[in-house]
This record gives sequence, C-alpha cells and structure tokens, in this order.
Amino acid sequence: MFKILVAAAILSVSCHQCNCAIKSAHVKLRDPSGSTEVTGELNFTQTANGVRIHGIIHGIHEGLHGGHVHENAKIEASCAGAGGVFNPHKVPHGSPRDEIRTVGDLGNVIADGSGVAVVDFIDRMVQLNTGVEGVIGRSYVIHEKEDDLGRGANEESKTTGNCGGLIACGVIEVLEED
Ligand SMILES: *[C@@H]1O[C@H](CO)[C@@H](O)[C@H](O)[C@H]1NC(C)=O
Ligand SMILES: [Cu+2]
Repeated sequence: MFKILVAAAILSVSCHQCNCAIKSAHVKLRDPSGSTEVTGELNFTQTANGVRIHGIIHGIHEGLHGGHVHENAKIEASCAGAGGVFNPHKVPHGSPRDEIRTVGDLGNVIADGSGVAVVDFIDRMVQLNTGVEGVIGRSYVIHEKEDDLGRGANEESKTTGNCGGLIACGVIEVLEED
C-alpha cells in the first residue's frame, strides 16, 4: 500500500514537472448576459492530424455563424470580455484553410432550420496547452452572423470577418490529460 502511495506521489509530481500533454478539453457555451438562448458543448480532442473539435449547439438561427477562439476568458458578465479573436502571431483574419490566419480562425458553424448546429472538424493550428499559442483557458465564441473569412471588401473583414455580435461563449477547459 505504502509503495503504491509513493509511486502515485512520484507520478503526480513528475506529471506536474513535465507539463503533461492534454488529451482533451471542452467548452460549454451559453450567453452570460442572457440575451440569447444559445447553448452548446464542444469537445476538443488531440488526434494525429490536429485537434478535432466536435459537438452540438442549440437555439441558434438557421445559417452560418462565425465560431472562433477568442483571447480572454473574462466572460462572467458577457461574451464581450472574451476580447478579440485569438491571434498570437498578429496576422490578418482568414479561413481555417488559409496558410496565413489567426490561431482562433475556425471558420463558421452551420445551423439547420431547427436551430441545431452539429460541429465536427480537425484544425491544424489549435494547440491544447496553456502556452502563448495554446487555447486552454481562453474562450470559444459563436457570432451572430456569417464569417466572411477575410474575403470581404472592407477593412473589418481582415479583423472580424464581419460576423457581428457575440451570441454565446464559454471557457475552454481541460477534460483529460496524460
Ligand atoms: C464531450 O466529452 C465528454 C467526456 O468524454 C462526454 O461526456 C460528452 O458527451 C462529450 N460531448 C460531446 C458534445 O461530444
Ligand atoms: Cu470571433
């Protein structure tokens, strides 16, 4: 018994020191200000090809909605506390498929006529850690409108994709680590 306890203690200490790999994380979405009825949950899972982001969003009007990682997690009062799209490399806003894009640029989610958006894709830039490029402890935000992915005619397109207000958000938290 003692040996097991010692082994467990050593494991947990070494785990702290190695900054263990985070295998999965999740975000629970809602509107802290209560202005919308949007709710949802997305899981972020490490795969060999990148991070898989999958889950479901409810109560969202039909069509495309920008869905991004934003910089901050101060969203107790409203999603506005999330700040801008997470952009550690200070590059223009774009499509998740673009070579040059912000880390937070995860494109659009698509809601059907019953207000449900099923989300499932793999992103090559998102990292599950708490470092300067990591998304853990930041927020995920759903926008009112479609993200034009930086293809719009105005300046705003290169920063927000003209996707309007924030209708739900949540903090990206660790689910499981090695
Ligand atoms: C996210 O992962 C948790 C833990 O494995 C699971 O209980 C939950 O159903 C998952 N949610 C979605 C939306 O896949
Ligand atoms: Cu955004």
